[in-house]
Amino acid sequence: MVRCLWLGILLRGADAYTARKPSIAGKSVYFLVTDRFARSGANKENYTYCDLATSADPLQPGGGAWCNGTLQGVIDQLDYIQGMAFDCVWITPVVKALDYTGYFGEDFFDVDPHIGSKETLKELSRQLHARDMCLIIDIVANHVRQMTVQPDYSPGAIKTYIGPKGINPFDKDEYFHTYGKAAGTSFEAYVMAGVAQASQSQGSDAVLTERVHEGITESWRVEGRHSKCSKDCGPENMNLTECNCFPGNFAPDCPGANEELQVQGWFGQLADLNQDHPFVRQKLLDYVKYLVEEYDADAFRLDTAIYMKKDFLKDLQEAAGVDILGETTVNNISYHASFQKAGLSGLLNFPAFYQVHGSFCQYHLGGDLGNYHLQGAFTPALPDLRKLASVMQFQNPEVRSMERPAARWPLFSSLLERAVYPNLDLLGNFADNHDEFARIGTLEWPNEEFIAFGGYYCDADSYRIKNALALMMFARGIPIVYYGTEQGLDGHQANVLEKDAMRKQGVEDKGQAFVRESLWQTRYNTSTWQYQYIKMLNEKRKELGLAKGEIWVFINNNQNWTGQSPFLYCPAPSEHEAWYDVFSEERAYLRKGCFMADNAEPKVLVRRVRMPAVYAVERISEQVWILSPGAEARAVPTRIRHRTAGSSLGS
Ligand SMILES: [Ca+2]
Repeated sequence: MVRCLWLGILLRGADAYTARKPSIAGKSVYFLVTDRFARSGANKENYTYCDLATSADPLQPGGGAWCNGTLQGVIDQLDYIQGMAFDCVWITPVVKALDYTGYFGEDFFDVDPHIGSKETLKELSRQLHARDMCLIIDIVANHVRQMTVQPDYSPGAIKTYIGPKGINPFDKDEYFHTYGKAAGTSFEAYVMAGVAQASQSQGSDAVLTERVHEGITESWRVEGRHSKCSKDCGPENMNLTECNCFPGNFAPDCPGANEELQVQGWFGQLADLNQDHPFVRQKLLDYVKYLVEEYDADAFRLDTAIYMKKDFLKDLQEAAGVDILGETTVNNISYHASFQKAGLSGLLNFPAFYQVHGSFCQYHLGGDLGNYHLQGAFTPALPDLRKLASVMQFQNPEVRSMERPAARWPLFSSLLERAVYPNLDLLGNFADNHDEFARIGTLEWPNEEFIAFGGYYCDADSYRIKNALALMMFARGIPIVYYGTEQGLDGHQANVLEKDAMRKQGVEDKGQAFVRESLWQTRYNTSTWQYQYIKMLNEKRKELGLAKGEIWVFINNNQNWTGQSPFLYCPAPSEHEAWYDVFSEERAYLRKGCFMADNAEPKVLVRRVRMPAVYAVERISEQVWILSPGAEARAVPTRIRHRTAGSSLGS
């Protein structure tokens, strides 16, 4: 039996900063990669698919892998975005940069000419505000562009040193971290010899791996699942939700973890800024102020947030005066929350994200041991919503589990004492993004010519995708939908098995570019089921936004082949009151403490008397039900089917 009840309440910490603009708490966000979203001008009618231009070398003609999407293209498609009823648009960094992503900045106070001009950015901001929408700009304060260039990313490619010259305003060696540099060694020599890497700051997995191999968790095994997690790690442990070392996990679980290296190490050749240098610190604070004052930015998404010191993040938040959503790629929940406590007003909800794939789909990105460095190792573990429920229970102090009614928290301590996060309404919830492995719509057999191993994410399964989207949209916080979801784009990065096959066949591994594919080839079709479904979710969410009454959200991970059958959820709202499904507007069938849904689509129940329509989302008071299929389906036995090596197996 798998049942989890989530209850959301509003908890607000003291204002973390002096707000200059309204908070984006609870707004819904459409996230796009500017270079891949929409072309304009002479290129506007060019609908040719693009995911990686020929040369990654920024010094070569055509280098930087640009596909020619622009800010003007975004302006031209605002009807398309607003047509799905989003509140905000998050765009990738606008700085002059070495490549299409904008994450390799060269001039912080300019707009890259590939995507437009300062005037175009101002116009985008104006037009969004005219629509009562908001602009979220992606920023990078951790690093600048690389200090070397190379013709391609093959192992033997020859690097050429270019140094910091020409970077505005960080054009001197002294502005960068040089962890481990020997006295007397020049900056150039340090760079060319291979700099200390931030990726080496994580501790060794050996201890956890040993523990996992020694014993499989009783509680998860009892359910007949195959998840291998020791009792000291896995979703049952707030600070080790995966049996794998991530930033924030220190000794004894992850011996060798090095927080100083985490802050000072570089990402490859991307030069790591020293925010303790007075000039660097001041210019970065000036930079965020500039973006708010010059472009009227409403909020920021802050790249690589965990690789900077918290006292700097606090200063950056104060200087910005608008919400910052930090990219906090960790699975340790209290460590994750510590970045909000320390100063950033908002965080991208990575601890929950890491559980989405394994919860909804027949796919665990990190393999059996939650090792995300494997970039998507297939595991036969069945999808299990308890993983996600467990993480969200830790995050939301008022969550109660029907499996464990007393919850895991010490009783009687006050809610505020138990609150891990100062503000849950500024957690950005998402099911996929531009960095991680696979889009939610990824097909089961994406690359038949490469590999015969199956099982990708949600298999383009509409029931699972709808349920995952509904959860993102109705969970406490800021729902973020990645561009292309509405068109069923299905890019995914090559996993370890595919990489091997591709290497043998001489096929180019495009890495993250696989999940940053162009959108224009879809012609911005507004009649796809995904577009219409996202539109409906956003509209219903807004309509319910200020409702004071209870909202029950029922989520499951059924597949299409069982999704059309009636589905029973227990418990449910009282049958002595009139509850309606907000999507169908039909009265819910409630009997004996259970809700009989007519199919496995997500259901959102509200009590009528009909709620008044509202137009601003400040909070969502939700009760979310998660039920794993097969667990409680008394009326209609349902089973999860999973696939291994191309065959369908009942389980
Ligand atoms: Ca750093």
